[in-house]
Amino acid sequence: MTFCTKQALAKQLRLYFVCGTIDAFDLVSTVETALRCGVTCFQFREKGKDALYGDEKEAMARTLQQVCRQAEVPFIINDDVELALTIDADGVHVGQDDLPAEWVREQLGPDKWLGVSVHTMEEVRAALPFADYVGIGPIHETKSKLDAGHVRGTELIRQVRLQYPQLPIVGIGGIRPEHVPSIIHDGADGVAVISAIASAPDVATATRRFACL
Ligand code: 3NM
Repeated sequence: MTFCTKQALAKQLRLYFVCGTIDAFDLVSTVETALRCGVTCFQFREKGKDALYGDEKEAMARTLQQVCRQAEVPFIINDDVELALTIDADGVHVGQDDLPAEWVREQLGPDKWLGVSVHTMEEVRAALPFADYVGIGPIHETKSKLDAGHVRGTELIRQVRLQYPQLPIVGIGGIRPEHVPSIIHDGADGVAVISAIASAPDVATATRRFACL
């Protein structure tokens, strides 16, 4: 997916669903349902001790990519540039402990999306030359990422928005539907969510609660 402006990208980040096999009871059907109910971007984040590897991971990625293509929603892969290039995913997302953003950008070329998780203004500045968007968190307490660090609220989102009015920003970490209005108000273009959608007893209803905000 070659996309156009920062503005268009920011819009596409409005409801960013992030998920891997350990996060959902049935990953493919969870993603299908979430896409049908209003998710605007999807990230395949396959981490943890029972994560898929190799051919199995690639097969799952291809299935999810197809589901995203049908829904015309960008398909982003977490921290696996080789897989993203092999299957021609729409982009890659990396954290600070993952592959360096500069190297990832070199591998991806200019047309694929690169998202970088940041926790300080310094990390934002370092990511800026290479990133299409930044993820800022954890906004609230999260059980989905054990090393997410301390809860930060939206302070960094506010600072980044002031200094970089055009930079697409997504908030992440423990986000429930009732948190969304203040996160957007403080400057984020969207929210990234794992458990509030993936672990919901009713994925469709949970997604719609986010999507209607
Ligand atoms: N990154 P949930 S928090 C993947 O702060 C991830 O950078 C974070 O999952 C960060 O919506 C997080 O279940 C987990 O809290 C988000």
